[in-house]
Amino acid sequence: MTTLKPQPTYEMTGQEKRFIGLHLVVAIFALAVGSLFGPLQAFEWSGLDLYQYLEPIGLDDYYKGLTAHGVLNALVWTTFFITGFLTLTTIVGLRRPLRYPKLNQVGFWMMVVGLVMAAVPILAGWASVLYTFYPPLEASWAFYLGLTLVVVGSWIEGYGFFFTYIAWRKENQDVRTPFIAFGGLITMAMWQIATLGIAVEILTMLLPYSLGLTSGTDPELGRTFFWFTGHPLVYFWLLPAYISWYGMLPKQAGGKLFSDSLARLAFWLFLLLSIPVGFHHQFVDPGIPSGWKAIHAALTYGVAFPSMLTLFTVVASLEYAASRRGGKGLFGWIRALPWNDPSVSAQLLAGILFMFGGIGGITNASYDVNLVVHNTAWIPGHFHLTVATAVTLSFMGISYWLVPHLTGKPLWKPKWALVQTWLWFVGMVIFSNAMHVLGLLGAPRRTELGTAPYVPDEWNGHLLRVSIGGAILLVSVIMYVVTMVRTAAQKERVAVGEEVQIPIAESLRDPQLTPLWLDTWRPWIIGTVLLIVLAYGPQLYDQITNASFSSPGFGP
Ligand code: HAS
Ligand code: CU
Repeated sequence: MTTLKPQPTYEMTGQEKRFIGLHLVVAIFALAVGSLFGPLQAFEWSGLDLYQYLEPIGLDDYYKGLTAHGVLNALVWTTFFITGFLTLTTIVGLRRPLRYPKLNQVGFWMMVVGLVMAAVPILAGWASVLYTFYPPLEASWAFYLGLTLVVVGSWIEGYGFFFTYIAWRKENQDVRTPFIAFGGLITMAMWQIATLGIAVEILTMLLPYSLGLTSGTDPELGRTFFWFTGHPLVYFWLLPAYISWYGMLPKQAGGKLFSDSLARLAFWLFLLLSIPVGFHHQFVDPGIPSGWKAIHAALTYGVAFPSMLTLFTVVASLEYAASRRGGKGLFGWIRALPWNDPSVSAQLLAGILFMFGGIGGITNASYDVNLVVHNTAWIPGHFHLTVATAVTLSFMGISYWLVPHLTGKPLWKPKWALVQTWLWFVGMVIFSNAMHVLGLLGAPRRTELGTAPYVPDEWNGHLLRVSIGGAILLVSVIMYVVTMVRTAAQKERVAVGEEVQIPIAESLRDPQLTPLWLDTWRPWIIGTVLLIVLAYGPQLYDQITNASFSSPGFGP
């Protein structure tokens, strides 16, 4: 067994920093625009209809706004941030440049072209189909093609990471893959398999039908293909945040990763279990036999397990860090964490809210409880704790060191950034709690409740809390965007030798002692494919052979 000597860190070139920075520019721009539409809906729910004032610029439609919000925030902000961040974890983790930098540039620009192509029809009102674009809702072909380019571009960036890894592996036969690179590679591998669902859906169903080549579509089959991708999509968002929680946050907190083995095991389990669970979004779809729903429900409990491992390992790493800082007591150690670092506070607050998001997720996964919460406000309540907090607030926290690192400039007003993270936390507690309660009271999601005649008095207080939470979140996101822009735009540079470093946590035990099976791809890939074939194969065969492309398309 070779034990690794401390390795020199990898200094990124200016070109590499600019390339990663470009990803962040697009990501943050998408977040900024998309986030303006969120509060419009939150305000509408308590009767404050701002859409009417947007009529002159053609943004007066609820579903157009909801589509822009979902696509820009949930799909674009995340995908661009993730591909940029994983470029960093790959090259810095493996301590070598990208094997084919041009390939990654092609992938990136393809994503940009796809984004523009999808954004135009959304803003023009030709694609008000929400971020799930369920058929038979119909959008312009340009929307579907644009999304396809974004996905294919992200694949190409992923290939770039795999080629880099292969080159590294050739020169480092017996070395455990450095954790941050390892996590990024698994995330990308999972993504390549997961996105086959929407690739098939768009290419064989939605594009032909939006081009008028088929007269109708098959909603059930479309939804099945969509959720084949749609569920693992949530882990494509989450895993980069986990890379930071496991592999970076402990260093920022002054400690080490508690268990390298457990961290790797969690990532493999995500590869194995992220995909064969999509029917938990289709519990009420009549075309799927209940036995298959039960199988996917059981596997969903399985995929919650690696998050529980994560809870344990990350909290143990933080407790270790806090004890080194003098923290004591069952909970007293929590106060010893560096809460005044906005990057740390963002991620801690994200983790705290994710505990509740996770509990809600496990609730959703129960076949019969799901009947109560499905299609209600509970669901957006759930995903604002997960993608909009665990993920988004963590990404904000990451960018509080990443943007200074890339630009060589100090973070503009760190105190203000700290306030921003707390405002997100407080706004989200108010917003998502109200959404969960409204859901239990029966309030539907994806609906203009401000003008609905059937809203009982009982809902009013909660609808108001949705608006108040939304307003606080709007202030917070504006503060975030301003901080990022001012950080990058300022003239001031940090002194030589004082540059913000990339936080990479060591693990408590030498990673070379981690068992080899936790750094071996083949069995995990085979297991993943087998499980997908077992959990999806018979149903896909049945639905494809019985497909009927007979539902005509329509807009909301
Ligand atoms: Fe979900 C619906 C089940 C996690 C996102 N989910 C959605 C939708 C979205 C979404 C967007 O089974 C709506 C889709 C739509 O538009 O229709 N979800 C789950 C389950 C989990 C889960 C079982 N979801 C996520 C994550 C998401 C996400 C993560 C985004 C990133 N979800 C469902 C189901 C539905 C659903 C059904 C369909 C509902 C319906 O009817 O439509 C699990 O993965 C959750 C496991 C999580 C945990 C928590 C572990 C806690 C940790 C915190 C560590 C703490 C730290 C801080 C670091 C067990 C790891 C420490 C700090 C200190 C100070 C100490
Ligand atoms: Cu899901």
